[in-house]
Amino acid sequence: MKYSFEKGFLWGAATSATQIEGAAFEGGKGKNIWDHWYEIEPNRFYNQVGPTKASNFYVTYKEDIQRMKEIGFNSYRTSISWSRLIPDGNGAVNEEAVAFYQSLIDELINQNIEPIIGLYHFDMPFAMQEIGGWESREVVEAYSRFARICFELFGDRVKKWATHNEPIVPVEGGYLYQFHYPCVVDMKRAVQVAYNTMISSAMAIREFRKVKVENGQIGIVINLTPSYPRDAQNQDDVKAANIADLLFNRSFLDPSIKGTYPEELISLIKENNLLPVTNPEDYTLMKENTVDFLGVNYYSPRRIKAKEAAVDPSKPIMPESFFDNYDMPGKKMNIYRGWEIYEKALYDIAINLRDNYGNIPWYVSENGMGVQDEERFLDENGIVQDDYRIEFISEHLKWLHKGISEGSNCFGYHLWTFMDNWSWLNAYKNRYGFYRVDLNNHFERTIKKSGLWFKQVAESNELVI
Ligand code: BGP
Repeated sequence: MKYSFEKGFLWGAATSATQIEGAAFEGGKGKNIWDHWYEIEPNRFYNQVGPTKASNFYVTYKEDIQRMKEIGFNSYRTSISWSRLIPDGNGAVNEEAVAFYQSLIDELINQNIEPIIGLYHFDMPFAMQEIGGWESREVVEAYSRFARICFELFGDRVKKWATHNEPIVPVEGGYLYQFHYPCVVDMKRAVQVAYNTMISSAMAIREFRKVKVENGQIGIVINLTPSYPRDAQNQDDVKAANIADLLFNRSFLDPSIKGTYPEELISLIKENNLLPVTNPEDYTLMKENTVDFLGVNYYSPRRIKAKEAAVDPSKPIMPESFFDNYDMPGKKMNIYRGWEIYEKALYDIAINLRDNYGNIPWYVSENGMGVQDEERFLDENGIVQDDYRIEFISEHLKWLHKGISEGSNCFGYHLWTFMDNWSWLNAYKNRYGFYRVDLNNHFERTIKKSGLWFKQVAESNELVI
């Protein structure tokens, strides 16, 4: 079978500054929350590997862009590190960082690779965290200034921007499930952080339009976890799945695209005394500053059932106070990472965006398969034989193709990720790249079988299986 994609379809991969650059204390960069957390609690990080050991892109970006070209990329997403550009988050701009990002962007453009630039990918400057991080309006204002500076500096060449990457993740990690700094468990604070993040996104969009980036488009990257009820005929399961959808997906999708929160979500938050502090002008700000396009990161769905046991009122309220996760028998698994694989969800997302979100232009900004101990798949020539990744991408592309053929407005597919990279607390535990990175040999890059395969797809705009 042959699946063709339209001319100009974006093919590439996503990365983020903190995960690939390294040089965490070089080039005038300020400290961010990851540098700080690693300093005080290195044992939390897998094999005690911290952000100083990200994939050395700060040094090798030119060769890496060459590698992207070699495997057919016509686009590539990374982020600008806020603490590299503005070391204390809200003060002077670091000229070395400006020179680095200018050169990186120029190099991409010279190779005909369209840069898609994200502004926030989990890396709060530490000075900003000290005054409250996303809980603080002062930080929201500082982020908006950072955004404006980026548009002014790079908007002449970067035409696609994203305000945030996966805004739910710092909420979950930092305020609910303890895998990001500040690592607290407090749903009320979590709701405030989620809300302020959306306000900051709207403010960045307002700045973007003020700066008038010629032919520019601004979007947001949201990780969607479609929520499927255990039993679609059981009203309690359906209700529970709807709550999970409201909390994890629609809290970001709706304000970003429609400029308002779903009424059902507002009621749920109100009934549970979780309402955030707001400003009177927020409503208009959000309403007037919605995104031009959406990036969708998709890895796994959620399987949900109605709560089976009564909620213990002495325990702190959590999202799971409203539903139970359901371990569906027979689900397909990525056994190397422990995540469910459900390719059809990408089609469901495509149709949902077509029908419920004004058929907004969107692209798959991340999709990928993490593999622990991937060295076990090295062949005698030192090439990772990652047929499982080729199959993973193919199956997702098939469903995406179906969504597009039914009218969904999808303009690209990016893998997570270009080369194996440092992934927060998981460090290098799960490998995702088209290129292998050898930590024991000066970050040497070697193409994997999937990289060679992807080149064919990207260059021909066709998936053949
Ligand atoms: C995504 C994030 C990435 C990356 C990826 C892999 O959600 O956007 O930044 O971390 O997940 O995660 P892990 O290495 O934990 O499997």
